[in-house]
Parts: sequence; C-alpha cells; structure tokens
Amino acid sequence: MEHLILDSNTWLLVLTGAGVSAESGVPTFRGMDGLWENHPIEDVASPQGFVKDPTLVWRFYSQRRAGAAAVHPNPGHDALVAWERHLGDRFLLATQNVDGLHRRAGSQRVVEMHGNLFKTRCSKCKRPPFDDTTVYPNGTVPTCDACGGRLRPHIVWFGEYLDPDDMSRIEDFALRGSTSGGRFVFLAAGTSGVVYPAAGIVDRVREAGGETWLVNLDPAENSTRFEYSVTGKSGEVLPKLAKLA
Ligand code: BJW
Ligand code: ZN
Repeated sequence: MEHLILDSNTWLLVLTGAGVSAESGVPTFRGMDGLWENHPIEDVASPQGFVKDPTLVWRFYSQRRAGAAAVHPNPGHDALVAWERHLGDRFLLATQNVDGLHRRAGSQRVVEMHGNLFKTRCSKCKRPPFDDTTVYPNGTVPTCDACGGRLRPHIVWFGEYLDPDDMSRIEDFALRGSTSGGRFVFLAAGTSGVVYPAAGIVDRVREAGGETWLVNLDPAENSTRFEYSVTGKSGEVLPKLAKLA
C-alpha cells in the first residue's frame, strides 16, 4: 500500500461518507439498497416526503438517533483526529455523515455538510436549530414552541441547498491549500460518490492541481476520478495509510 505523507508542506481536505461509520455499526445508504423499511430514501429524506408523511420521517430519524447514540467512533475516526492534531489549520474534515461520530472521536475542524442528527429546527419560523437528542415515540410530530409549526430534523434533504457557509468553508480551505505553494491533498473515504455537491469536490481539486486519494470498501462510482485508490475498510486502512512527518 502506498503511503500518504503528511508533512509540514501538506494541506489536507478529507471528505467522509457513510462507509466510515459502517464499522461502528451505522448502516450505509446504498447498503440498505437506498431503502428504509421498504421506503425509497428520497421519501424519508426530502421536503416532499416530509409534507406527505411527517410521521414516517420522524420515525426514520428517531430510529437513526437511537442507533447513532448507541454506537462509538472506530479506528478510522481516530486516525483522522491524529492527522488533524499533526496538521492543525492545514487540515479540514468535510463529512456527509450526520451521526456526530467525528466530533465524538475528537475532530474539531469539521464541516457537517448534510446537517446533524442531534439537531432540530422549525420548518416554519426562523428560530435557529437547537440540540435535540429526543427519540420521539412512534406517531409523534413535534411542534415549535415559538410558532406552533412542525419541527423537522436539521438535515440537508434531497433537493435542498447545503448551507452556503459550509460550502464557503470548504471552498476557502481548498483555495488556500492550492495556492499555498505547498502540496494540496484531497482524500475521500467511505463514500459512493453519487450524491452532489460532495461527489464533485474531487473534480474541482484536480482542476486546481491537487493530489486525490480514495479509500473505499469497493471501487466507488467515481474511483476513476482519483489518482490513488485504496480498497479496504476505512477502520483498517486509515490508521495505516499516513506517514506523519
Ligand atoms: C465502506 C465501508 C467501510 C461501506 N470502509 N468504505 C435528481 C433529483 C433530485 C435531486 C438531484 C437529482 N439529480 C441531482 C440531484 C442533486 C442531489 C443528488 O446528488 N442526487 C443524486 C443521487 C443524483 N443532491 C442534492 O439534492 C443536494 N442538494 C442540492 O444539490 O441542492 C441543489 C438542488 C436544489 C434543487 C433541486 C436539485 C438540486 C443535497 C444532498 C443531500 C443528501 N442527503 C442525504 C440524506 C440526508 C442525510 C441523512 O438523513 O443521513 O445524505 S442522501 C444520503 O447520501 C446521505 C449521505 O450523506 C449521502 C451520501 O451517501 P454516502 O455517504 O456516500 O453513503 P453510501 O451508502 O452511498 O456509500 C457508502 C460507501 O462506503 C459505499 O461505496 C461502500 O462500499 C463504502 N463502505 N463500508 C470503507 N467499512
Ligand atoms: Zn417555529
């Protein structure tokens, strides 16, 4: 296996997906064949799905909250913490995962591109998102204390825009890294590379002259778009991949 050298010249942007949490026991999306209890994922993770059946959507997210609260970070998460400690501000972790496991492992420079399972917001008023670990009983749709509107999970659903501040943080980091005069590296781990805009980052990095790495259990949809591709479990590969220099 080739090694990823992380020295004082290196800037590193990491993108993680569901595969990184798989060894902690969190199911991946495409692993469920894109289905949850026989519902296509778009029915439980889209604004249209929420309008049609908010009870179903809250059942899905309550079940996911209970599942994520019961699991623990794995050696893949831990490796990323060690890399961040080594690189400091030359490291950024963009995660598509909403389970909060990166922060629980100790990662600090994290952008949660698709939101957070343990936050809730109002679907009607501008009240800011708030921490919420509640596992709502089946059939419940919680309402807003401020306006009486329906509360919803603080998740970026299909067809919704990602938070522009999150996107700018990633873009600014990539710009600083690729114009630093140093070496800019992008590494994606445990993601099937089908959901945009995350899946497009690799192309932007290549255009900017960055080095690209993929760590995935199977050759992902976009593996040919990466310069280096390592096949294996992230919890086994990541702890051995980097040489901290
Ligand atoms: C391992 C492993 C181990 C396993 N080690 N590896 C047509 C209709 C509607 C929308 C679109 C459309 N065409 C394009 C769009 C845009 C859409 C999109 O990209 N769709 C594609 C599916 C085509 N994107 C969006 O809608 C985004 N918004 C947007 O573009 O706004 C502009 C816009 C506005 C209006 C209209 C259209 C566009 C938002 C995307 C939000 C995604 N949200 C979700 C669900 C909510 C989060 C949640 O509830 O958790 O986020 S979708 C789901 O996929 C989830 C994930 O974060 C995301 C990515 O999945 P990920 O992480 O890659 O997981 P998997 O399961 O796919 O892959 C795991 C991989 O790991 C596999 O390869 C395994 O082999 C591997 N693996 N074990 C290493 N141990
Ligand atoms: Zn409200």
